[in-house]
Amino acid sequence: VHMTTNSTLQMAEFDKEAAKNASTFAHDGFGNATLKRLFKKIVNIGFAATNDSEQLKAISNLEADLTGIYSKGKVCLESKGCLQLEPGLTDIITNSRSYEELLAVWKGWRDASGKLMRTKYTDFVKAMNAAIKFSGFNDTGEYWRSWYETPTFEQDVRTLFEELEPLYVELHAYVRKRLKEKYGKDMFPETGHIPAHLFGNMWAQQWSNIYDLLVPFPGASSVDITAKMKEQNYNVTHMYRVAEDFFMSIGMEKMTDAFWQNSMLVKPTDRDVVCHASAWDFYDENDFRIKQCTSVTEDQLLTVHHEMGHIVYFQNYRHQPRLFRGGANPGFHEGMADIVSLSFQTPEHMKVIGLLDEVPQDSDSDINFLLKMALDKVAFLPFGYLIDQWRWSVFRGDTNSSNYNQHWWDLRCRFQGISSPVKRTEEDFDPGAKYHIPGNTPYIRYFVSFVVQFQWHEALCREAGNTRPLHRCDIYNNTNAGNKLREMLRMGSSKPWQDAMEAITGQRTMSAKPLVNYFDPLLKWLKEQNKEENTGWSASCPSSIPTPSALAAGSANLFISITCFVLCVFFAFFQIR
Ligand code: KAW
Ligand code: ZN
Repeated sequence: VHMTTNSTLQMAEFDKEAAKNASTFAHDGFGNATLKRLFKKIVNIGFAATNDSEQLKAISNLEADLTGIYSKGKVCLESKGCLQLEPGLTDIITNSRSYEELLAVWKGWRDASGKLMRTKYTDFVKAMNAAIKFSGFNDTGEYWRSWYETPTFEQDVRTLFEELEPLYVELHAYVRKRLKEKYGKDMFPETGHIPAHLFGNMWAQQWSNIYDLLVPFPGASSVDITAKMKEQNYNVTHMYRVAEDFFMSIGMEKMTDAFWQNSMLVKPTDRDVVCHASAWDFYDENDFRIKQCTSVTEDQLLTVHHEMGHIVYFQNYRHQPRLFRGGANPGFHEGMADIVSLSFQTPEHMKVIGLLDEVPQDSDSDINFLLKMALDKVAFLPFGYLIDQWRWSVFRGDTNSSNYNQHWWDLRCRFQGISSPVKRTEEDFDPGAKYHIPGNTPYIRYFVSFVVQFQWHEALCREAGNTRPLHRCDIYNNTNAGNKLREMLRMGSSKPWQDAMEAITGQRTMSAKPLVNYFDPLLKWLKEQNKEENTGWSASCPSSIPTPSALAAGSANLFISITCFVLCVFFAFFQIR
């Protein structure tokens, strides 16, 4: 669904009219805090405040063009024909273990998407910044950050990130060690960075798809969920029913009839669509939809739960006035979307739904499980943090079209400790290869989500009377936990997020501690594994990239060694004779 330019303009007219009417009240002095908050939302109309409708038209058209490029992108490979991101390219990135094939897909996708967006994105930034000035913001990033209602927001997320960094650094060092064993250390730059295409994910944002290369204890329990799903003939509808069942088990409502009738759950074959998953509230208290090109994999099963989490939030705040039907802040909506994943993925729960035969009780299996979780939840942190570091810098004007890609890779190298496997220039526009850049969806919400979901998980498990370690807690079937969660959800955005946080956890701040506690046993184990490693990486990107010629040199070395060996054997043979 993309809002047509006409309806964008009409909505802007409506918002302006409403804001004008509301301004005739001295609402700043209202005694009723809720009413005051509602009026503040009526007058806060973002881009619609501009007096130049050409700006709004440009914003709307450019966003449509950019997402159009993203959804039409195709990569043609000699061996496999022409593929789109979902499912074709994603399948290869997930499953291939060939350095060369991964590289072809990684580069191909960036050539087919981001690279074509550069000039349009430059215009897009200009138009948004011009329009948002009418709302009194210096730039679009400042406007986006205002949704968090925290003057120290930038500093707060930095502090959280710094608290979590040591855990990420240990995970990174362990993964690097194992990937060097797999791909050969010649392919890794001296700076300590890991080539970005080896993580089983197009953006190196979550790494659990290469869990098979990294299993700590191969002998202990660990399962291949995708394989199990295929074995049990899972289909798309079943996946949504499994997710619905989880939410209902904690006392949430079932999906509405309109949900099942109107959602787009599989990729249509007759047209290009935006396949990036999303959830939609049509604000009539009944029509809620998911749009997702669902395929039968473990990743997708988690995404199904994620999107349905958004729907459950919609359902719980549907009684609120229209302008309060939103998350307490954007990070809360995403946190709600992911909270179930922490229960759902436990071995205890996998057994309940028949995707695991036996719940292991030994500590080796525990480490296996925690590593798997860390590959999603810890690996993501720097990525979730850096996307909007880049965008805030662009909106602020510190980064412009002459150094878009340079700054992007500076951040990727510095925070994630990964590097591009081929040379990048300002011809490329690698940010555009990630959906949320053309889609113009802010990203810091996911970083916030990954922090707060652990706070909530801890609080809900306490509420549920859980006695197991936090990482083995499953709130399935527990209506006490569900009720607690609902207390927060039903508030929508009618109160500041600190109130919503307090409703669940009893505290009014974000905290990295529950996440750190959750992974504590793994951190100890990782440190032990990394004793002989130089953990970390240099702050800036490697100046030279191990290229195919280095690869050739690698094979040349191998050639020489084999030749020497053969000659030795040959001479030894004659010696003996
Ligand atoms: C992630 C990835 C894998 C597994 C778990 C994960 N949790 C968070 C992520 C990161 C992120 C990503 O893929 O990079 N996840 C998503 O983008 C999921 C899509 C969404 O559900 O967050 C979606 C994004 C979107 C927003 C607006 C238009 C189109 C897409 N958000 C929503 O649909 C949404 C709807 C209403 C309220 C809040 C969010
Ligand atoms: Zn989401």
